[in-house]
Amino acid sequence: MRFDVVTLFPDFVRQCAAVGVVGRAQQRELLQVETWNPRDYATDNYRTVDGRTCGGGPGMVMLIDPLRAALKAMREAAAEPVHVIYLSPQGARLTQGRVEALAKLPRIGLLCGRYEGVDERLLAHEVDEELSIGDYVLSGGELGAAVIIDAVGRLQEGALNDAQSAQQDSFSDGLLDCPHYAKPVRHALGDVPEVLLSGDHAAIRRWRLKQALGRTWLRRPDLLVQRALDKESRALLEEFRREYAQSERERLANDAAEQ
Ligand code: 4GX
Repeated sequence: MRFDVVTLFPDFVRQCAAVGVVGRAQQRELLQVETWNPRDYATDNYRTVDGRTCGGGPGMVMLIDPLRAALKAMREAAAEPVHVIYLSPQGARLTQGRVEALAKLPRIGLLCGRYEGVDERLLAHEVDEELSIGDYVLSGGELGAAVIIDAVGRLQEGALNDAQSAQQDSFSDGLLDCPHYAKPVRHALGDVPEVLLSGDHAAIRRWRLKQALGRTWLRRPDLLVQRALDKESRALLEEFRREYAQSERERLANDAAEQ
């Protein structure tokens, strides 16, 4: 798959995509990242890409024409239609479900705004989808674009090895991930849970599922509301809650005894 990023900071986006799993996917030609700088498409001597906000007030808006010319060049360099995404806090929240759907597209354009944003008329005519990476304000869309390239890029066939398999990701089944441990088994900071050393693969699978369910219940209950649990999961979550309630009672009793 190919990403085409329209940005005033092409080096930054390229460097974000050059490391780790996604950098390797580019080397293996599973993934291509190209950049288009609107400044290269400005026609005046100053290479102007921004203008004063109509209606007054502080701040600048990215001009239609340099962006439109950059997008035109980008689309003309494509055999297939390009699905163009604009990154902004006004967009729909990016989720793993959306990431998985985007991973099936052959070509994605990412439009990165700076200043107060992009002229609304350009967005209306050129953008297929507006996405937000979270409820906070960045100084530009580039980090959002890098997030999409990373999350989508790592799902390309062959990008992950077996050990990194996306099947085991948190969210791949709508739950948070279970805890992970490595040797040493005994350590001053604590011991590895006994079941993980038992070699009983069925018991280990159940323990991991129970931890994933329990942590999701504790930390992101909103994720459980959206999801119907099967019979085994309901039983494991019930077990987790009982154990959790018991450990809370013990903790409170200990605190009281120390008073
Ligand atoms: N998830 N930003 C876009 C420019 C802007 C300003 C005002 C529209 C209106 C962001 C996010 C994000 C900062 C990118 C503002 N666009 N992008 N930029 N949150 O905060 O994706």
